[in-house]
Amino acid sequence: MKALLVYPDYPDTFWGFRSALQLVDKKASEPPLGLLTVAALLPTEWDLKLVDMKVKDLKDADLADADLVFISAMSIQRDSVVMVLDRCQEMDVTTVAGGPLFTTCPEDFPQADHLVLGEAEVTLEPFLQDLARGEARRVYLADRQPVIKHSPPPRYDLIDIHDYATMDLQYSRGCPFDCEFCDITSLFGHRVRTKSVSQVLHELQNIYLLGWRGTVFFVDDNFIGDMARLKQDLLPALIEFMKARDYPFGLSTQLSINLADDPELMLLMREAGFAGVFVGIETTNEDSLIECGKSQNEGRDLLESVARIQAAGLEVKAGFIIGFDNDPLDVFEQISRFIRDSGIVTAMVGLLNAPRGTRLHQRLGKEGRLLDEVTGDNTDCSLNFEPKMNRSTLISGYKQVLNSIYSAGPYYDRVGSFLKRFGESGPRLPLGSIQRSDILGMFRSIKVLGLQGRDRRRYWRLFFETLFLRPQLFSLAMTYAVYGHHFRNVYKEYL
Ligand code: B12
Ligand code: SF4
Repeated sequence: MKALLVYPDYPDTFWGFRSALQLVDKKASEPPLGLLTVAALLPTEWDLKLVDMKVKDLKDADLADADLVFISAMSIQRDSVVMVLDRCQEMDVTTVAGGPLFTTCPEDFPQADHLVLGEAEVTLEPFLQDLARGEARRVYLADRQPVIKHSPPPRYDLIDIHDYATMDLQYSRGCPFDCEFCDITSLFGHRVRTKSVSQVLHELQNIYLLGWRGTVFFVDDNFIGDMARLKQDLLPALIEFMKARDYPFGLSTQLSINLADDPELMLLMREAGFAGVFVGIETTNEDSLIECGKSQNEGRDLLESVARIQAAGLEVKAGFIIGFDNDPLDVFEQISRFIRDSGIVTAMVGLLNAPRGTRLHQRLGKEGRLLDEVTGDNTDCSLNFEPKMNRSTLISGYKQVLNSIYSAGPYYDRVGSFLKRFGESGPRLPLGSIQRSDILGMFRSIKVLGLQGRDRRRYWRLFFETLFLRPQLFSLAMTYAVYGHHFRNVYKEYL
């Protein structure tokens, strides 16, 4: 059987990092880990090919050559998904769709031949058995969440890892919290399910053997969801693994702010090679935190919590949301100030939206305030519900926030103050050897930002200040310069 695995395209958004990827000669930011996992669950005798449409075009010949096309997607890929499904239908190729977009909105894709929903570790096997008997149904629903200790290692060999800026790996699924706007718990549950230490090390070793050196992102919903196990098992083993190989990777992940309460955990993470963490801060307005059920953020000095994580040597990237019912009119100013004062360089500020499968979607439905589907891009100024604040006030305030954090002046200032603070938190661990793409990125950034850019003075100031005062942070500073270029391009109409 010939199976083609397709990861549809997505538009150029904050997360796409297109302008930054061009400078470092990468084609996509991260690999489609869901599809790589699905590939590992397919019969070993099958002939597999993967097309990530961010990396290469999907050709008619690829489709014509396939007996089955497996498609994985998240909401932002909806338009491309429809095009791929239509092409398959025209060419009479059977499609099997799965992943978060189809699991949350299966009824939106009547063109898909088979919808194999939920986690593939549960639903793929029954589908394959029925298929072998010629009796495959249209829809397969998961009746449980699998123990991921039995999940096979993702088939990284199906991609060229060097096409990507970051390599992804997963340790756990699920999150113990229950934020109203988030569909993670409806997709992956509240119970934190982890892989075994040997599984994680095996996957890391696979990436290592394929020649990857650079950033490895643990895609967990909340990496510290099971702190005890992390401290006892995974982190000590990771430290040993990384030390033995002289820290080939710079690790990063997503987690909740209560990391700041545990100095031992922060120390272990840093020793294991973690360089950065993405934290959902969401809002500085206490009533809005209570409204959305972000209990771990309530009643705490968020600025101080961020500073503690940074002081432990971990860079903080963060997500913010504007548009809660309880947001006051000065929320825009509050959030801009917080981002400036905290020195969070990568701040993803989005407008609140209510995806299907969330408690928020249910509540707004009951209140008669739901309008459309989410677009999947929370920075495109769309809102799929009727907000409490006047809509145009909300959108123009939101644009002001983007302007105040991503215009060249405030952005370079924030990078400068962050690097100063970060430099004081002590020497960083080696973060893998310098790659060809790093060097290429630096030369291209010199050309695009240092010679042609409108803000070249700021660029050169950052360049020389870091080179002479904090040389150990030089490559980080250059990465930020490149990110800034991307953010200014993505938000150019607002700046
Ligand atoms: C890494 C990641 C990203 C990466 C990119 C990933 C990539 N390959 O391009 C980045 C950081 C860029 C990203 C960005 C965004 N992301 Co994202 N992301 C994730 C994250 C954290 C991990 C994805 C992953 O690798 N998971 C591990 C694999 C093993 O799980 P999986 O993909 O779900 O696959 C399993 C099943 O779904 C199923 N399956 C998957 N595909 C298929 C296919 C078939 C045929 C079958 C049978 C089964 C199947 O089997 C797999 C094994 O169990 C998930 C959360 C999560 N826990 O998955 C969110 C998630 C996918 N992202 C999400 C969103 C909303 C976004 C953003 C829009 C964020 C935002 N709010 O702005 C942006 C948009 C991207 C863009 N380019 O503009 C949502 C999607 C919701 C939805 N219903 O579609 C998720 C679920 C998180 C969430 N709830 O907020 N994301
Ligand atoms: S902590 Fe993060 S992953 Fe967990 S429910 Fe809240 S937003 Fe979702």
